[in-house]
Order: sequence, then C-alpha cells, then structure tokens
Amino acid sequence: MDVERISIIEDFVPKDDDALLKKAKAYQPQLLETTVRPIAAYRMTEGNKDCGMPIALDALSKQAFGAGDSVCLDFGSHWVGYCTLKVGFVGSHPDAPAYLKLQFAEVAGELDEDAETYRGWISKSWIQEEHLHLDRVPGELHLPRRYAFRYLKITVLDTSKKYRVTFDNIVCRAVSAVEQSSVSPLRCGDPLLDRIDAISLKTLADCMQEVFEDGPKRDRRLWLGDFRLQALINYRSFRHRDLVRRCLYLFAGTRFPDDRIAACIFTDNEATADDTWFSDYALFYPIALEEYLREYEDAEVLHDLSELAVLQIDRALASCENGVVSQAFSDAAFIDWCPGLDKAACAEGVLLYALPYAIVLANRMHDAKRAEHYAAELALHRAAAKRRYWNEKQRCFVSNEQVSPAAQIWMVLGGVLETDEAAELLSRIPQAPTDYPMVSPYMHHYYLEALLATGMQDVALAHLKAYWGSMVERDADTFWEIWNPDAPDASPYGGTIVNSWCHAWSCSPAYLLRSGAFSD
Ligand code: RAM
Repeated sequence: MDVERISIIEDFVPKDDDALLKKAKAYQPQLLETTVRPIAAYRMTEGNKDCGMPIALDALSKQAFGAGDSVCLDFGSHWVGYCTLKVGFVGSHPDAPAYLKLQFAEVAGELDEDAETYRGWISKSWIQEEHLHLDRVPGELHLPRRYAFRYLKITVLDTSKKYRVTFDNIVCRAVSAVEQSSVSPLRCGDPLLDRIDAISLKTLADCMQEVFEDGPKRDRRLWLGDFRLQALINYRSFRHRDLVRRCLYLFAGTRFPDDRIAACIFTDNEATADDTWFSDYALFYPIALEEYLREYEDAEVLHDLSELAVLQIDRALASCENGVVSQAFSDAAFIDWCPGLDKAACAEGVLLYALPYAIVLANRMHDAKRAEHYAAELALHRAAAKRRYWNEKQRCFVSNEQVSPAAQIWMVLGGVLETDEAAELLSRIPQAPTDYPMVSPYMHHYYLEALLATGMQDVALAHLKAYWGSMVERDADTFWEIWNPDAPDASPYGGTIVNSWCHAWSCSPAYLLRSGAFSD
C-alpha cells in the first residue's frame, strides 16, 4: 500500500519573518517531567514471541543475562522521554564490552518486527532500535534519543565467557507540555466512550511537546492538518493557549517564498518550513486561525496573522478553472493515505469547507468587500461542484470516474447538497464496497463531522464506538496513525514498523465528546 509522497524542491529557501518567529519562540513551553519506571518485566526466550516468563521487579537486578538472552520491560502505558539504566554483572571481571540491542515499542507487535527486512520509502532511521556498546561494566547507560514507547526490550548480543549482565534502576524521564491529570476524566455513563476519551487525551498529551507534534515516534514535527485537530481538542481539554499561538506563528514565520504556508515545519534546530505544500493543508490555516480567535478573541494574533491566512484562500480561488479547483491543486492535496484515491472532489470540498471560515475572518478584519467576495465564490463553487461531480445516475459524487467515501464526505462538508440529500448519501457509505477506503483516523474524523453536520448524531456515535473502539479492543494505549480494521497490517510507508502508534490526528473523539456533539 505504498503512496510515496516526498517533496524535494531544489534550492528551496523559505521566507522567514523574524518578528513572527520571535513571537513563536516566546510562546515555547517549558516541558513538564515525570519519572516513570516499568510495572512489569519478562524474560524472553528466543522463538517465543508472544510472552515471556514474568520476573518480579524487585528481583530483576538479581537476574543475569548472557548472549542471546533478553528482557522485556513494560512501562504500563505510552510515554515519551529519555531512558537510563544501570548495567551490572555477575561472574568474573568483565573482560569485554557489553553489547546490547535495545528496542523501544509503542505497541507490543512492534517487538516482533524485524528492522532488517524493512524496505519502505520512509527512512528506517525512525525505527526505535539501538545497538550499543558499554565499555565499562558496571556502568550506566544513557540512551541517546527521545523515545515514544510503552515497551523496552533489551537483548544481550554479547558479553564474554567471563560474565553476564544484570539490569537495574531502569527509568524514563517522560516529557510533555501538559499533565493529563490536569483534565478531569470524562464520566459520560458509557465506559467505552470514557475510555476512548482518556486514550485520546493521552495521545494528545504525548504529542504536545515544544510544538504540537504529529507523532512523537515518527516525524515528531508540526503538520498543519494534524495541528488543526490538535488545537480543537486542546480547547476542550488542556487549554494550552501558548502552544497553539506558538504553532500559528511558526507556520506564518517560515513559509514558501510566495507566501504559501508549508504543510509542515521543522523545529528541531531553527524553525524552518518544509519544502512540502499540500493544497488542502494550507486551507486549514485560516480555519485554525479562525477557531483560535473564536476561542480567545486575540487582537494581536488577528492583526499579525489574518492577512496571510486569507491569502491562502485567495491563492486557492485564483488557481480555479471554471469554478472548480485545478488538476494541479487537487494533485497537491493530501486528504488521506489511501493509494490511488482521486482527490479532485475532495480538494474542492476542502475549499468549500474553508470558505465560510474565511468569511468570518474577513469580517473580523473589517473587510466587508472581501467577505462578500468569499460568499459569492462559495455559492458559485458549490453550484459548479454539483455540476461537475454529482452523478445523477449513480446518486453520488464521482471524481474523475472514481467513487470514494472521501469524495462523498468532503462534498457533504463543502455543503454541496441539501442536508436531507447529504444524510441519505452518507447513510449509503458503510454498505458501499470500495477500493478506496478511509485509512486514517484523520479521514474518519471528517466522516464523523459530515455525519454530525447532517444531523446523523446516532450514526456518528455508533461509528466512533466501532472504529476507535476497535483500537481499544486491540489494547491501544494511544490512538494510531493508520488504522483500517479490514487491513490491520497496512502501512502507507511500506512497513508497519515505521507506523506511528501515538498519532495526534487520531484523538479527535475527545473534542467531539467534550463539545456535546452527539447530544443534539
Ligand atoms: C505523515 C504524518 C502526518 C501527516 C502527513 C501528511 O507524515 O502522518 O501526520 O500530516 O503524513
């Protein structure tokens, strides 16, 4: 299921605005630290992948491990942080380094994967695996990276004939911009929904670092489509205003030379726009800005960022041909990781979805002319979209001869149909066989939004319970980047070993459940 999606622009030099980047820096959060230790340990034997022999934690330091032996430590839940451990020995004096392999896993299944066999298009350097030498035994190991994990498996690759190693004081210094305990748990009367909400918030908390990261294992950076959802959930939970402000300023502070907002920002060293532009993601900037302003009525942010935000809309409109988005525009849309998905109707739908936000934003800017212009464009584009994509015979939207749930969902979200027609169309989605299924919780979120927009609260709630519940059933501690219950081993990258199992775009149930979306 590979859908390679790498953008490389030779000689790309982002346009930086120092004043905006300075503000982004000022809002950088101080990370909070929690010390966590394993809650269980298992001695693993080769060939027995499923379970190991439990070791009492207080007896762990007495257990000796020689070449080929391994121990798996369970930290009880998902964490993001830095690990240290003490390595001792039994036997005679260590006369050779201890050579260890350490594998960090967000879900238990990752431990069964073989990094050597991964041949996907995303770098294998994301795989959380170290081969380390400890020259001085006894000694302390400070693992070199920040890891996202619940499980740590240590395999002894070699010691020597003279000694075996012991492990003690295994500690993770977990980091996040927020503490989950600062938000009261949901008590809605349905234990599954309460659990889904708690997992959503854990997912979000672990992704809230110095920016809203997409996933703390892989990418670990600020993506616009993910950010829009994260900010929404944050408004109903942690309310970390500065982190949202910081990210809004980052997207504006480093951008394409022609003022397009990049799909993603690197923040590991200096903040730098990625040379990747997604036409749909860029439209989430004015949406996210308007939602922030709705929440905080922030005149400074409005002043600093609104022009750039509406510019994203203007560019999209300018690229249209005959009232619908151009092929180039839809080719540049992300939408979902489904291979072969035709994005024309979807990209059109995202533009239609963004326009009402742009109208409100223009009014906030006291630019009535612009607001009127957007309203006229909205009407024009809705009509054009209906003409272009609606197929009366098939009674659904057809995007370049392709019928997909994503196209129906985005056309509905774009307001192309009257509510009752839209509800009838959506009610057919679950039964319709498709080669282009929704593969990410991100796309499923927009399915829920479409159902809610057409008054199908019950169906939306049932879908939320079935889809997110199917991850809970499989023991998710955090929600996953990619999940299609009909194809559980799917990965857009060419191997589930690089999938992210704590991915922010999957935690929108907390937002929907906490905003009373299902009670109307
Ligand atoms: C992946 C990440 C990220 C998403 C992009 C499009 O790299 O999963 O969350 O926004 O794809």
